[in-house]
Amino acid sequence: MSESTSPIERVLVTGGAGFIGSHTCDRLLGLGKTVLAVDDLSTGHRENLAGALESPDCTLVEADAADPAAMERVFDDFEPDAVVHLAALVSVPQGEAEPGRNFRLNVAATQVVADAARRGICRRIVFASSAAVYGNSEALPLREDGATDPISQYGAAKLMSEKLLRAYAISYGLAATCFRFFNVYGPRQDPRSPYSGVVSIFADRYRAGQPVTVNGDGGQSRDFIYVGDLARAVAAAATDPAQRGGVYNLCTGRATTLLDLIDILAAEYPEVPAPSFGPERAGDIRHSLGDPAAAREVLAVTNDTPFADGIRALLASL
Ligand code: NAD
Ligand code: UD2
Repeated sequence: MSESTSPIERVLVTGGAGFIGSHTCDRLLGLGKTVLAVDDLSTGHRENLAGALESPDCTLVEADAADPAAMERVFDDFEPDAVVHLAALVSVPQGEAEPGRNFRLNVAATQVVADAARRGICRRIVFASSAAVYGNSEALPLREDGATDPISQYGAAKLMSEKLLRAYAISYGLAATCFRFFNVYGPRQDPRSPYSGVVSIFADRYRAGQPVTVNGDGGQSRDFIYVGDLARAVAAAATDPAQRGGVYNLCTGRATTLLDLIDILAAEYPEVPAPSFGPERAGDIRHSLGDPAAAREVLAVTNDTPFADGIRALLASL
């Protein structure tokens, strides 16, 4: 059977016990795939996979994705047809504080995983890149063929990983898909870290009856994508043999301000006191918006969950 039509049945997911990883595992199981989640549980939680692990087709292995020997063992034992590489140092501020650790987890681990793949039968890798590769570009909406100019250790590492995977694709025939995730939100996103996304922080506070603090006037906007939509796209790239790789934004093309978010939450919890407004966060960008056209065309998936519906699904999960 030619490579382009070989069925993809076994998928390894690094960072599988995390926020996005656990939804990806759920989606892959829903497609009838056999899934191995690999996670060191540094920011992920076994409970995120509680539903998935009820299936005989899902297993969780605790291992370090940046450890070559550990990854070779995992690939040898499981023999995946595809790997989704999500394990990372996910916090931008932490990347600034620990550049060596950022490099190990966000660059070296990508090489380790890609190499374990090419040594075995796995010829397909999907990687979680980030809108951070665009830096402060104001050419909105951001397109994949526009300039990349990361301004953080994290963003630079994600761009390096994209380039490494492109070279792995050329040198070894891997199908490598790099997705530039925009602001992802939804159930299982941890609201308790100082680096948590604004949606998880605000949803958690409204539900607890506490007012939120807005950095600035609330007019700043982001391209918020629902995690279920994102996981569908990731799983499609990992399992559709027709997908040959490339670099794609995963976003909605819709700009949502913090005031829009607050309107939705306030309608659900009218008793919660009004927000307070503080100074702008240092280094904040005013608007971030992606162009979703390329991923829509190639993957035939839409990232269409209306923001209010996604927020209600998140609240229902808390
Ligand atoms: P998360 O922290 O929930 O998931 C990361 C997972 O990787 C965790 O389960 C963690 O325990 C695991 N991990 C970390 N280091 C590891 C290692 N050395 N070995 C094995 N496992 C390890 O965060 P998330 O939001 O689900 O992020 C998933 C991916 O998406 C990351 O690559 C992140 O950079 C990227 N991303 C996320 C967003 C977002 O808005 N959440 C935006 C852009 C990119
Ligand atoms: C992401 C990163 C951030 C930084 C930035 C660079 C995350 C969670 N954040 O931030 O670390 O690298 O990209 O562009 O990955 N906000 C409030 N109140 C709060 C929390 C946030 O007003 O309690 C504001 C925040 O100041 C910002 C907006 O909400 O204007 C969105 O913040 P975010 O951290 O969720 O996402 P982003 O894209 O600004």
